[in-house]
Amino acid sequence: MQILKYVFQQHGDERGQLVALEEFKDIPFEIKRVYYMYDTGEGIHRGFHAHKTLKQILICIHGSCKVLLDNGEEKKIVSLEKPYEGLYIAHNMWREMYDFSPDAVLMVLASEYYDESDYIRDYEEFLNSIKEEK
Ligand code: T46
Repeated sequence: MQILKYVFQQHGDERGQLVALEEFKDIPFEIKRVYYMYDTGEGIHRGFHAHKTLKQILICIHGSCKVLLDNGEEKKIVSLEKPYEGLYIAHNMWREMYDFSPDAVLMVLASEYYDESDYIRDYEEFLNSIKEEK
């Protein structure tokens, strides 16, 4: 499984760092939605789903967390701990987010508006949808 992690350009000077993200330039899709999660309790796991079409980039802009990616055949764990790194997650990829540091802020840039019908929340259904895609 190929992991696609973007390293964004940092505009640093004596005042600190700044990262700018533009759709189709730094981000390979139109950004239709931004959401973020924080105050995630110790031991909490989130996610446990795949998406039918949604593409996203996950950026832990503060603190750290881990993301487990599962394409139905292989699983990989990716650590997010740099505010200038973004993890690309395409459709048909099961994800779980966990090991959030108490100060973690996980920001997500998404290619589509929120649509519950795009979620695959059942693991067996996810495996079937992968088989159908092949
Ligand atoms: C994903 C991972 C990385 C909305 O109303 N609008 C939104 O745009 C989102 C993302 C969520 N919500 C509501 C739906 C639920 O009542 O917020 C609540 C929590 O959402 P959910 O349980 O889906 O959160 P996670 O952390 O399990 O998953 C989220 C995204 O939903 C998902 O697309 O890939 O983060």
